Amino acid sequence: MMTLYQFESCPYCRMVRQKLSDLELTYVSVCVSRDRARRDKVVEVSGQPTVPVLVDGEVVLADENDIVAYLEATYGRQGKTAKSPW
Ligand SMILES: N[C@@H](CCC(=O)N[C@@H](CS)C(=O)NCC(=O)O)C(=O)O
Repeated sequence: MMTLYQFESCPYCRMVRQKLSDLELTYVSVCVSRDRARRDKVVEVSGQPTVPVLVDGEVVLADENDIVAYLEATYGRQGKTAKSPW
């Protein structure tokens, strides 16, 4: 099961939630603090404090554009492609 670290009012997180929804994917949402100093778990899993962070098995992504591209390449209509870096 994928895990998304995020908070509701974050526009970058919304972008990722929208893609997950469009692709009809099931995921666990971990709601984090808006205060970056209180994001110990985010730092633990990704090595940095910004969100969104997506964890999908061994894959850990900490940028919304990378996450959306990953979701599209992995779970989109094309599925995994030879061009996918993941
Ligand atoms: N991934 C984006 C940044 C994403 C971002 O800025 N997220 C905000 C939440 S909306 C965040 O975590 N900012 C750090 C903070 O809250 O201090 C980038 O590298 O430009």
